[in-house]
Amino acid sequence: MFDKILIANRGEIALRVIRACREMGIASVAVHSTADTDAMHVRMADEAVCIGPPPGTDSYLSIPAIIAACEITGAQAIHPGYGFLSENSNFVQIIEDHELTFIGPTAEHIRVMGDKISAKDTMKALGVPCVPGSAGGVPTLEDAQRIGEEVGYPVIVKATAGGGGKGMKVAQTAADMESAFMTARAEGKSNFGNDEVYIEKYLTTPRHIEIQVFGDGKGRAVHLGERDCSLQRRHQKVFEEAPGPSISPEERAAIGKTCSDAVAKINYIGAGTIEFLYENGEFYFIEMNTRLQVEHPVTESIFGVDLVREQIRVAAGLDMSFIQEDLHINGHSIEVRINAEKLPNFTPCPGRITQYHAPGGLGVRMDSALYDGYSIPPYYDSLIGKLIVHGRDRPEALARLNRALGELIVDGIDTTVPLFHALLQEPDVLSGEYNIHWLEHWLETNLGG
Ligand code: MV4
Repeated sequence: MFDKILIANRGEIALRVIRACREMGIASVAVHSTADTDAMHVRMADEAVCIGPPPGTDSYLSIPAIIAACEITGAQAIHPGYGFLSENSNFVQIIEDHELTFIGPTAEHIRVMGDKISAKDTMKALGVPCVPGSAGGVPTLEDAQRIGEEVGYPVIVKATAGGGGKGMKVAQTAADMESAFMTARAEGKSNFGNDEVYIEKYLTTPRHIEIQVFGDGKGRAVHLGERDCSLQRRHQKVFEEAPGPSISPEERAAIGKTCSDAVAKINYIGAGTIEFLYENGEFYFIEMNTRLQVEHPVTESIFGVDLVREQIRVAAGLDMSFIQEDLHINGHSIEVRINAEKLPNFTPCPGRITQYHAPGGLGVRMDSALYDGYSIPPYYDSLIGKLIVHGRDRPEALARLNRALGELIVDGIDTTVPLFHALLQEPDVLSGEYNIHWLEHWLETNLGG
């Protein structure tokens, strides 16, 4: 096992990893920008190294600075958290070249899944159900028009390197294809330096269901059920839950096995998420994330496992501490993302926290790096906390969420807390009847944002 791990991240996820390290008797090293000298992850880690100025590219994304921090402190492994360098295959290769260990998948798996065409080809060959569409890339407008007719409109043109909704255009009819194809290509080129696109049938009212998988890199893998992350705004998730309110035990077992068999077959190591659109009782693969995700705590809550501990174990060459038969769902969990944003437009709202009080009690987990008097710097994303509740069933989890939101105090800035108070009054949220478009429609109707 490692003696010392460096966490190449900040905020609540850095604390999450430090906590796992401490429970395992592993020393932790924080890295930080000059804007984060007073940040909680710097205080909570055993050691801290300043790696540069505030812009991400000069610190949290600076591979030489992070490798140097490992060499200075003697850290043997790097946990990337999410975002920043967590899905950068070049970073993983450099870590290995320095005889350090990346706590996550191989450079090759990250590379394959980072390109959506190769991810889909790989998953399709492994027996994972995919959205009908083009076989690989679509080089010309004429090809796009032919595939549009074959697949049937509406279709969606996606940049293979896309992400966060960039490089994605819907063609409702053949008349829209030229503009959708050209725009998706141009956005792929300008945002990701890659103009390759592919085409899928456009699913009009799906849910976003993602399956948590975990592999040991030696051909064994498990699944930990699904999360429903359909409540999103501009491709930012705001409310996530597990199990999914629309998924039956039989569906879970079947899609779960398909996913765990697939990642076992490729000797996948560590945590991964296989994303699906779910419509009319069918799962359609869209993407795979090769990192621990923001919303991993809802899965931890219902399965009673520590996913970061497991990541560290398999990275050190140990077995996972469970097999599929050990994993059973207990109750229901919901996470809401508390952002430093002002409604109705979700305008980022950095500033000084004059008072912070975290909710507590049975079934409440608050993952946050806030403290009284902390100043949220303006340079990073606006997630300042995740409130995760667990109940014996969904109604109990919803009641607990309402109760915990009432206890939470974050004074001095605006947050997304009022949004959650309002959502908990909505019959569709209370009944779990929502899809990927529900929140945008609700915001338009209720906030006019
Ligand atoms: C789709 C789709 C409908 N049909 N693909 C959005 C981001 C990227 N991860 C995939 N996305 C979508 N792909 C097909 N074939 C609709 C979306 C989509 C979406 C997906 C998940 C959660 C929220 C979403 C909001 C808008 C569009």
